[in-house]
Amino acid sequence: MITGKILYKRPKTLKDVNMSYCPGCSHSLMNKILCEIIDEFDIQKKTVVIAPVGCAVLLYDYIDCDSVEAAHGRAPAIATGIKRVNPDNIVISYQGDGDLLSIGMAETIHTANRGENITVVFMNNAVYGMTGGQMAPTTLVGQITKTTPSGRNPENEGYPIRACELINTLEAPYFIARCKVTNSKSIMQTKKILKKAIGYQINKKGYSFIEILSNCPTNWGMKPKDSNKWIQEVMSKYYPVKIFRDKGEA
Ligand SMILES: Cc1ncc(C[n+]2csc(CCOP(=O)(O)OP(=O)(O)O)c2C)c(N)n1
Ligand code: SF4
Repeated sequence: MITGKILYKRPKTLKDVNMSYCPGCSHSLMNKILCEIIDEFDIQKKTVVIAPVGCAVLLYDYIDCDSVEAAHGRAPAIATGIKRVNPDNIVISYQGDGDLLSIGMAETIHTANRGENITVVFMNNAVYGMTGGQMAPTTLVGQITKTTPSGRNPENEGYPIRACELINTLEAPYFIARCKVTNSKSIMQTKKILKKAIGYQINKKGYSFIEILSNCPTNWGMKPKDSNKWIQEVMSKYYPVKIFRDKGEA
């Protein structure tokens, strides 16, 4: 297992630019964590990040490595092509819940089912952030969004989809975990898990799916601190934070 050394400084892979994320948004934190891991493994030159359509659409402007912008939901398909053409690239697909579980559901499931040797980072913030807070596949029952003003009603909109649990029904995936980044302890834990996933890819072990319970203070109409509390007290009840599968430890 490659562990990589831990660096306690601004990651060199994180570009020194202003980000377009709202203050307190989990995206900026996860972009930084991803860059730290890339630096710690010293894989900047061979990493390819696939940016989604959503608030992380400009990911390629923030992370200083090769990157591709995917059409909405197609990131795992693009990641598959890049990885198969050049298996020595470290390929990371970074996606929100609208991108990954709505328009991109087919790509998500089939890529996982094929067990492609890529890492998927799934930012679940329970809404479509970029377009103004519409309902996402992961919006909780009763949660008010722009398109569910009276709260999500399962009779009309169905139930929120649990991505890790769904992917855990497939044979091929190597590592499946759900994390959160609501306090320093969980941030460190999330980094450890994502680093393990990328380490598995380096060691050619196969497909990893890492979900991060994320906030969207802007569209949730909450202060960042309150949004993290909501993740702790409400969101993580429906989406339990845990490792679902780790073939490396089995
Ligand atoms: C084919 C297509 N359909 C719809 C859109 C509009 N659109 C842009 S971002 C987005 C949803 C993004 O939500 P999510 O994936 O949850 O990411 P977030 O912004 O919350 O990080 C949608 C529907 C688009 N750009 N392309
Ligand atoms: S709209 Fe939400 S998800 Fe998008 S950057 Fe702002 S807080 Fe983050």
